[in-house]
Amino acid sequence: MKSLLLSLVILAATCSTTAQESSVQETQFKVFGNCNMCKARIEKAVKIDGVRFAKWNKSSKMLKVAFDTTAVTADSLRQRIAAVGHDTETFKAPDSVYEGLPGCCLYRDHAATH
Ligand SMILES: [Cu+2]
Repeated sequence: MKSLLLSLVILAATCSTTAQESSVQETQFKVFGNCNMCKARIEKAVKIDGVRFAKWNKSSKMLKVAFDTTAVTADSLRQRIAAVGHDTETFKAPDSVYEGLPGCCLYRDHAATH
């Protein structure tokens, strides 16, 4: 009886681990930015519960993320990034936040206006 209970516990633990693994999604999307300060800001914005991995590539502007789809959506991550001043292809950062970024981080039409 005790061993039956134990195997049920093990079975339950195995099942929940499997479910957790299959809910992790890996994706990448474009985030506009320039420098290592941008990188730190972008990665910090998405380091929340449910996000397993986040790395932004300065030259390709691609953010690679792995997250638990039961807790997080790709859109919610894009919204968080926009909220700290970085445009994505779906969400634009508010001008007031963008204008408060350090000069080296201003990625919108920077070359054209300066
Ligand atoms: Cu920057």
